Amino acid sequence: SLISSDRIRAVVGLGLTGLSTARFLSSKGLDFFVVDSRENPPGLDEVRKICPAERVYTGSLDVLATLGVTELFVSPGIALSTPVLQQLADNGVVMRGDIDLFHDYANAPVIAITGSNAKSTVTTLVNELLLALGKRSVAGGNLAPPALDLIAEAVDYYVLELSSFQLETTHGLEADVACLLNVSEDHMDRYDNLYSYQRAKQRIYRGCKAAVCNKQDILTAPLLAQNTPVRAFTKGVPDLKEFGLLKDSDGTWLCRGVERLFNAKEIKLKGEHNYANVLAALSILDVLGLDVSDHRVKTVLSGFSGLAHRCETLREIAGVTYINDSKGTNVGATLAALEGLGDKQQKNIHLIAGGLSKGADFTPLVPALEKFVSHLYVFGKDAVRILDIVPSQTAHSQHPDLESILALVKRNAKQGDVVLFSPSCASFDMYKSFEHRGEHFRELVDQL
Ligand code: UMA
Ligand code: ADP
Repeated sequence: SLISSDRIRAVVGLGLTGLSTARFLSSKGLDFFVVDSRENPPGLDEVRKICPAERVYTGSLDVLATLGVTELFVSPGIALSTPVLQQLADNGVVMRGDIDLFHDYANAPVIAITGSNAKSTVTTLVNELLLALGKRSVAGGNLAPPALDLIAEAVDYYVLELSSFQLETTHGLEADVACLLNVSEDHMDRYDNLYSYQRAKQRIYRGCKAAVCNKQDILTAPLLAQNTPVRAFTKGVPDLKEFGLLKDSDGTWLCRGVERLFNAKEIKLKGEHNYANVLAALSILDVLGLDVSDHRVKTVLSGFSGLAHRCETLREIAGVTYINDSKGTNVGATLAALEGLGDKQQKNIHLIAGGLSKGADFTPLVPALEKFVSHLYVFGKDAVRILDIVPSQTAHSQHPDLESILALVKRNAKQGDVVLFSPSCASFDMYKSFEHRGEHFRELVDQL
């Protein structure tokens, strides 16, 4: 269903997504308006080169009600509940997104990956595995570059990381493999509750040809026709055809059913949450009919050290290991880091957290704080919301900034301890992005 020329379209938002959508429509010779609520949105100069000035509106979205539009391409950063969008939707205007347009034009199989956490890690790993297997694969989506920038003539696979915001405006994805990794609370400033957020995530499965889900997370279970192939992965012992972990005297094995594929020692990523990520990637290859026991798969797994800012080991200083998990922007990510890296016997983690909570409930952290954390250091706008839930026996302190935290960490941490920077919060109260925040942490650790 290629887009017809009798619609009156507007691109809503001029960030990375809006700009890529405008470029794409323009390359197809289609007319469109562009609207952004900001006076000076990031893509303004560039869009002026491809769109006549009288079709570009900035400063408010309300003008949309006066343009006679019939179809909108709404950027993920804009809530569909924005009043003018709601009003237009009620009047029959179609709300689409860049991924919908991508679907109309993609000319190779699509692997779509979502989840509250681990999307970028699994997307990147799947892409690396496909490349190693000699496939022409490209990756993008929520993990930039935007999906429409990937569309090319000679591609064997598209690997897309999709956010719940992107999925809300996606109507027909029909992915060749759709994967929902996990669902835990995030973006509660945009959703009424966990279930409306889950509903957005579940849209990844619409019309898919095969699915991959997490056996230990019921919220990821797909409702699909019986004959749709599904692979499940688990951190537990797998059933036949599932991917999971087996433990014996040789340590932990990554398995397909009873078949031992790799020993965890052969895999560079560390922590059980990361083994789950590898199992998810293997499940995707398997359901595509690719051979997971190919020696090139092992080569990739023994070399892939993960992405920066995701449980990234920075340095060891006097026996203390410093880990940057600045991408830990929700409770689920910090829980995974604590459970993946923590040691109940040692209880040796110094956890640094805080920032913008996005309306999160921090109570699920309590058992892990009790089990693994010797001292909790909090900072940022919603620091007190974390302090509200700290168990009384966990030592804790509140700080104005990371500098002050590291000064105290340096005095407190002893040989064998782990300093984990996993904020459980977004960064925008004090930083431009999670990368900016992680770089700051890295600089401070470098100075120790
Ligand atoms: N904005 C306005 N007015 C507008 C349009 C946008 O104020 O008219 C604001 C939004 O509220 C938001 C910011 O501008 O704060 C950016 O919004 P956008 O939709 O223009 O964002 P893009 O630059 O297009 O980037 C988006 C994704 N951003 C969001 O979903 C907020 C990027 O994911 C993604 O890489 C990019 O598309 C390419 O596909 C970022 C992200 O934070 C990394 N994603 C969230 C996450 O991972 O948790 C979902
Ligand atoms: P996303 O793209 O979904 O944000 P990333 O791969 O960037 O995912 O990782 C985001 C955060 O989630 C990081 O803090 C990372 O350590 C954590 N994480 C990685 N794997 C898992 C997992 N299997 N479950 C929960 N959290 C995870």
